Amino acid sequence: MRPSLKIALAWMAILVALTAGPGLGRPADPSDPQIVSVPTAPGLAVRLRRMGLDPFAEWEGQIYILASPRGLASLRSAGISYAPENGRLSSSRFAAAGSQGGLNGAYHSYKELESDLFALEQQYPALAKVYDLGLSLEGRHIYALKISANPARDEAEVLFLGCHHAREWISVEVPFLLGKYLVENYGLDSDIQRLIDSSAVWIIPLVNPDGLEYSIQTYRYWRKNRRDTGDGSFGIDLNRNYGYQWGADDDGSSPNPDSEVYRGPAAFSEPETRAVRDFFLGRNIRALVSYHSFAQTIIYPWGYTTVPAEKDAAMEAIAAHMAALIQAVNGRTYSYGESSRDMYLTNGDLTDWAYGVSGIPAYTIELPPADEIHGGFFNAEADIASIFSENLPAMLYLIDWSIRDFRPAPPQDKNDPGRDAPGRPRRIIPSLLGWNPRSGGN
Ligand code: 0X9
Ligand code: ZN
Repeated sequence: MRPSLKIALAWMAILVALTAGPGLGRPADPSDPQIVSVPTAPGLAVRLRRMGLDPFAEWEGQIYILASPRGLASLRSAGISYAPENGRLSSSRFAAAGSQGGLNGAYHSYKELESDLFALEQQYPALAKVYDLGLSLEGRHIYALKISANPARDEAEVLFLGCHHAREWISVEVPFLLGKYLVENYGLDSDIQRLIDSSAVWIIPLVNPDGLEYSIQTYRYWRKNRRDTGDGSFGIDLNRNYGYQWGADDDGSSPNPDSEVYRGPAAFSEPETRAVRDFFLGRNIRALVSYHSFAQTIIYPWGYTTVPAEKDAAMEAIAAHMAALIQAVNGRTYSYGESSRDMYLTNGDLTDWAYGVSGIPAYTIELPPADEIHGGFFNAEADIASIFSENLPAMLYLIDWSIRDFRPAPPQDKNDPGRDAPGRPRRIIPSLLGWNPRSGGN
């Protein structure tokens, strides 16, 4: 899909969802952003961006902006008249989403996830361990689930993450369900047993627990974390806060705290991104997928530039294979390509950082639906299982890919020259930060 069309449709989803209102919790805070539109004019989008605003879509002669009260004030003082768009469209489409059982229905809240992760550990102690990677800003744990049959051995490690963005609830479920599937099927399926006998699968299903809780309890459309930026606005976009080409320009992220893509005051300013960073640097991860929604696409670095990455062809080949495996399950098509060209520019996202510092294939998978017409961020509870099952073969393929040609590291002696030997794409840093004392060491 053309990026402009994708953005337009995504933006229409925002219009409709805001029209639906917070719906699932109490009324939105007056400081939450509002949708307004201004008539398109040459150069206006660039001008708006320079004013720190987010002109996310141009559609039928209008530019749509998600603006905080301060953003609206700067529009007024620049003499740009705008029309409110909240409430313009019917909200009936999302009535069903609002009436799901409980606030979050079948989707995990932070507490539900915590209890389900520890339940897996308890039920499958030989295969599953929960680790605590650190605390979020509001003091919630950022958990990693490790699935391995040989925890004492050096194994190929693969990482699946979810929920950098609070409103993308399906992105918690897909990696969590992978962990559940692996432990439940280890004893039943010789393919799963082979994979888990030779790998360590790491799952961090909820990178942004504070944001998720805010999205469930208060404002369904919340995206960022809950940092009080001190100037009346809240939140840093965690997927703009990683330290590779952080803040390279103001197109791929914003310096403006009001913005939905605010990158924060410095790279890794946020405890959530630091937790992922320190975890990653303490491991020897060979491939990763960061789940988001929505778009049905598999994208890989670079995000900060349209210049192809050195390993573009290799990353594309893996992405093509994953897309084919996904399509074979339910027939849903996932496009694939370099992030910046397939979607839009970003700087400071996880995958650019992971690839930039370690050279591993690092994917963002934007889960279904493909567009707003099919529900945008509001996947029906009934679709969770099919979205997971269509992604499962691609996840298993990536695990399999990671164990091919893997050679265990020689003993971890700091003077051992073997640690950077071929087959060991990056060094091992033995110190593991912040492990949960409940679960012991590695
Ligand atoms: O903007 C993001 O962080 C991701 N999309 S989302 O709609 N889930 O917010 C995409 C990040 C991948 N990078 C690029 N597209 N460059
Ligand atoms: Zn996202």
